[in-house]
Amino acid sequence: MTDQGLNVGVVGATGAVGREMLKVLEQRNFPIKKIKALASERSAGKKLEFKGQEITVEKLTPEAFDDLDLALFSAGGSVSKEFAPIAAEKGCVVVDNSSAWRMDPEVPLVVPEVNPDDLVKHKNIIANPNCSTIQMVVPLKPIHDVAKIKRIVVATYQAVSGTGQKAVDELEQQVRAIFNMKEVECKVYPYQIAFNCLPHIDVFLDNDYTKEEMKMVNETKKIMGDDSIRVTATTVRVPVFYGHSEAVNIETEKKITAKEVRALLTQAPGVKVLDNPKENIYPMPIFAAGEDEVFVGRIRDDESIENGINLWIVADNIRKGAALNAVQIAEELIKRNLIKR
Ligand code: NAP
Ligand code: 3JN
Repeated sequence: MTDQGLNVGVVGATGAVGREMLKVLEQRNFPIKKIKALASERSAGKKLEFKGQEITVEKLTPEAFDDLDLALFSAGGSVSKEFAPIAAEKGCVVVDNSSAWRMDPEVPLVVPEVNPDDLVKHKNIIANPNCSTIQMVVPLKPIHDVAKIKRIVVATYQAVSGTGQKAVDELEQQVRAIFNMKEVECKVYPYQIAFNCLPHIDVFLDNDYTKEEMKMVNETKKIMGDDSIRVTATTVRVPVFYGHSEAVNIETEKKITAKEVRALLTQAPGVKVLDNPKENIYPMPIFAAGEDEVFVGRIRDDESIENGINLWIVADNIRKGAALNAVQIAEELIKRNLIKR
């Protein structure tokens, strides 16, 4: 803790994302004067650790924001809808991890490597995008700047940690049950997730896409600042604990080769290229878990069209997909003097 720092609240501090936020704040030595862990009444009084000290979880109330400069929210959409405006009104800057405010035209939706300038117009609420969108736009933005992306076709392979701790436990229990010839219980997902793939993330919408798929479509256009990019997505839950993977096909206006894309992404902020097929080198969730970078490999010319590229993109969904991106937004706010301290 430092006298020069901010008073920071983590809303949803006991959850999978909230705990990672505390870890990232600590690891990056974020300037903190005071830290407050907030959750529901259920967890009030629980102890968490921050920088070797015990902190006691407090119940989320409107008054909790009275002495806070910054609040990182990850307690779900309804909590964000209710409490983010209260915090903002009290002068506390909110970085919100839910989808509650993402498509609000008054709210910047930011990935620091892609559109940090959008922070300038913030009105005390900033939205953190969906994890699948974040890891896709980090490597696509440098390509868009050079060759203008016309269309994106993406299929995701999403880890169960994206659904929260209950889903991590469900996958583990199902694997144990199957190996012990016991009956598989499905509580979190509609079908068995162990040794299976579910083409179903979040709820189905009227157009037969899922909400997760439409988040990727709409958020990508807003973050890239280009409504003309056509995006179509199929999002799939796979039996992986940590790390989302994506098979991405893009069509560009200007010709760019796979070799040029590889060179461009080698220099891109937040990206690590792992691409050497001859040596079996490509990104995988087991390598990305616990890491900050977005890993890109399998970069190939799409030989079926004139200007097309295929990529395989992998990142830690809880880290770059949620907690790390939120903390990077807060760091950018400090750097640009966009938060009172
Ligand atoms: P989780 O493990 O279930 O944790 C939920 C957290 O919210 C817990 O700390 C819980 O506190 C708290 N909470 C629930 N209801 C509350 C209430 N009424 N008042 C105050 N706190 C409350 O879930 P998670 O995986 O961390 O995800 C949390 C949220 O983060 C998601 O709902 C989603 O909006 C967002 N998220 C975003 C991404 C992304 O793509 N950027 C990825 C994952 C999650 P208790 O301990 O008291 O229950
Ligand atoms: O399923 C995943 O892999 C990512 C899940 C994200 C998520 C989970 C519950 C609620 C979100 C999100 O960030 O879009 C939400 C939400 O709508 O806030």
